[in-house]
Amino acid sequence: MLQVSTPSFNRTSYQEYSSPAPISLTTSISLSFHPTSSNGLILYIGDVSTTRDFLSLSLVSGRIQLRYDLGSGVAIIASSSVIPLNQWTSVTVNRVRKDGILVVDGVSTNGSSPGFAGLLNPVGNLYIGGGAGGVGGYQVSPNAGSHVGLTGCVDTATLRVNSFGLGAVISSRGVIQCQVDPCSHSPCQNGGSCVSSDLTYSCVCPLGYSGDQCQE
Ligand SMILES: [Ca+2]
Repeated sequence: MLQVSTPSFNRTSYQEYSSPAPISLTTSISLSFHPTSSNGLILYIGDVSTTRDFLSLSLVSGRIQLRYDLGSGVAIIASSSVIPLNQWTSVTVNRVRKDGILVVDGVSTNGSSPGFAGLLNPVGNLYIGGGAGGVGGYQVSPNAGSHVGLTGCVDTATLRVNSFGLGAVISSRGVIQCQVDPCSHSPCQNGGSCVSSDLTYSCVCPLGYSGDQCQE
C-alpha cells in the first residue's frame, strides 16, 4: 500500500521526467487523463535543441492526436471521435519504427511516418503538460500538435512507457493537486480495491499481488 498523488495541469504548467526506458526503436505508452478543455499538449518526448525527432500526444479540438517525427517527416494519427471532457480517458500508443497505433478507450487508429527514418533518436526528456515555451517553459517542435499545455489531470502513477513507470520529476512548473477523485477511473489492477483520501489514493491488493496499482 503506497500513497500516490495525481497532478493537475493548467495550460502552462508541466512536469519534466528523464526518459524512463530505451524507446528509440519501439515506444509504447499507456496513460489515463481527465481533460477539462478540448485542446492541449498531454505528453511530449523530445528536445528541439538537439534533434527534430519527437513524439507527442495532444488533444486537438477534442480529438487525441499521436504525432511523431523520426527524422524524415511527421506522422499524425488522430482518434476518430471526440472524447468527453471531465471524464477519465485511457490512451495507449504503440510505435514500432515508422508504424504507430493509437488506442483511445478501446478504439484503434493506425498510421505511419513518411520517409526512411525509423528511430526516435536522440531521445529527449519526457514532459507532461506545458509546451507553451516562454519564460520558464520548454520548447516543442512546431509540429507537436498543440502549443498550449493540457488543462486537466494526468494519472502519472499509472503511466507506463515501454512497461516502465515514470521516475523522479526533474523539473516542474505550476502543477497542483488534481481535484478529481483519483479512484474514479479504477486505477487498481487485479482486483485491488481503491481507497481515496485527501485527493491521493492507495490500492489495497489481494493476496499474491503488490505494487502501487497491484500490477506485480
Ligand atoms: Ca531519428
